[in-house]
Amino acid sequence: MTTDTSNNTIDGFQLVIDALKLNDIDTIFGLPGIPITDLTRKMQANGMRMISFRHEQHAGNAAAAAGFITQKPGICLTVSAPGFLNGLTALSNATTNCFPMILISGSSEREVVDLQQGDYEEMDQLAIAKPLCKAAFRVLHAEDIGVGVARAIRSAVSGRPGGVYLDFPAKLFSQVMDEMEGQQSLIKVVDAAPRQLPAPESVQRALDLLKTAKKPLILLGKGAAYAQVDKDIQTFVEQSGIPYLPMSMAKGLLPDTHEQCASAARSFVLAEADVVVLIGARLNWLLSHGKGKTWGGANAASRKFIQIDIAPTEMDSNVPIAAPLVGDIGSCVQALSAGMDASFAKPPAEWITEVFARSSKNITKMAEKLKLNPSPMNFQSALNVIKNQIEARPDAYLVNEGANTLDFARSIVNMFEPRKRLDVGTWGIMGIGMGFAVAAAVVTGKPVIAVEGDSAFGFSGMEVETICRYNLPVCVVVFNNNGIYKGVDKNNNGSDDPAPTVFVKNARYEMMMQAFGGVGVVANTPAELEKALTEAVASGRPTLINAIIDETAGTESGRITSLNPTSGTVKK
Ligand code: ADP
Ligand code: TPW
Ligand code: MG
Repeated sequence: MTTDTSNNTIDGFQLVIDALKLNDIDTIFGLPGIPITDLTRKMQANGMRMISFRHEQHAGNAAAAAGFITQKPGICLTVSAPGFLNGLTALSNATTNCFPMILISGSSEREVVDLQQGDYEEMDQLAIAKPLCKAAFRVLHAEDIGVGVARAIRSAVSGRPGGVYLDFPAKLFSQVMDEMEGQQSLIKVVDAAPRQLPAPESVQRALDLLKTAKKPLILLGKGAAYAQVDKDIQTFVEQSGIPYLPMSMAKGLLPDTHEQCASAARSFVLAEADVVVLIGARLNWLLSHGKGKTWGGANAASRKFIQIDIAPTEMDSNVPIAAPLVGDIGSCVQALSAGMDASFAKPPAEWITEVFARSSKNITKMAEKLKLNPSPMNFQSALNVIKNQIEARPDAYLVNEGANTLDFARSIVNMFEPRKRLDVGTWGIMGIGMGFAVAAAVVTGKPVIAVEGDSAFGFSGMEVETICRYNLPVCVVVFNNNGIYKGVDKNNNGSDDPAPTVFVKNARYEMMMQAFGGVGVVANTPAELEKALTEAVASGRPTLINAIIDETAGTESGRITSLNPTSGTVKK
């Protein structure tokens, strides 16, 4: 092969940077150290935003959330072995949630690792990452950096999105090659996530089934939110007139106050529906696997599912799918809308009336609880303040984790815009809080309100320093009930040790933010919480509000108490 050569050379550092920039990747979440310290400096010097964290797990969570919000793979950059392992939890969580991210880790030299000779931070990272992510690649030669980055990007965002691991051994960064050849080796990925059209006969099968429905229901999942086809989904929902339920992170895809939203009648519609259209939502534990008591009711035996998903193997994973619609959500939903001709009737009025009656009754009941002003605050009275703030600032992001803090917030706080709610996702994982909050603030510049159980906050609390360092518009509200689920458990063995679920009483979480120059406030009442939250959102200053919640108010595991194993045959 003859190539024009210049006298200039380019090294591995610069090729990595140029490969990412060529693909419009401009923000990196990471933590420096051997062998990537200079890479972080050079990235910053090359105009990339380098957000440096205190622990890699949170950098990884930030990358995952950035991927969900933007559809571009979020990048997390770590050192070898321990840094890599710290990032791996986030990579695995991203894959589980179908969020596109790339974990890039430096690694030690192959020769030493493969002979297990004990290098500095030695670990066979590629082998360890493989079963925990969608794809994993290693680049050994500078001229392959372009291919490695392109494959990582395409793997992360095409088909079902997920996490990708990219291994860069230390020696790669100092390799040099001819500059022009180097530039020519880089790849700009074209059409990274191509549309995938559903087969016409699959569309017809789904429409034929939908026409038979007496009690149809649409379920919107976070895949539908991720797809960024908000208008198409709105058109399909409104044109069909079918009640819909948003899964947690699909809240706001249509405003939660939409007249077809059946959230407040959730148990009723799941039990009663006869034809269910799943759009970017899996029938996993979050939907009781599509069977059992939740899905009981008169139509249990005859209920039929239509499922829209880009992953063909998702079909029949829990119950039979009568009409699988494999393709990208935009194309599938457009095809359904186009096929709903004049012969397509709206759902029977009795069904709509009944769903609406149930919803309004439950909304009225909830409104009464929200009005109460107990002292100390309970979850409802504190969350009413958050609810009002999101109503006033629907553009703000809501990050949410905890048990009771999560479950109550999900049902009380209405969302009005797509992709604004970021939470514990498919695993129900604690620790996403500060990483997700940093990502939302960094990639959008919008205000972020992170509603955190006191336990949940502890998993990523040190990142308040990161929030202060980058001066991000994040307001953390810690729902402080002195423990996991509640603060009142007692040690049952007579020693001085506290019970496993309780924390130091009256902890001063607000001082953690003050320690780094941010605003810290204690809120004992809804009025105090409202004042502090409104100021925080208006000013954009890093703020932590320590919201004191009745330590007796929560329940074990929030709404999923029943998933706790029982001892022997004894039922709880
Ligand atoms: P939820 O937890 O909200 O119910 P899940 O994470 O279980 O949502 O489901 C998301 C689903 O969406 C996954 O099965 C994934 O394959 C699918 N998905 C993601 N993006 C797209 C897309 N653009 N088109 C079609 N399906 C998608
Ligand atoms: C990585 C188990 C689920 S919820 C929770 C834990 C530890 C904390 C609940 O207490 P919190 O909320 O946040 O104070 P509240 O309002 O009920 O008091 N480790 C990981 N993930 C999970 N899910 C757990 C442990 C868990
Ligand atoms: Mg708690």
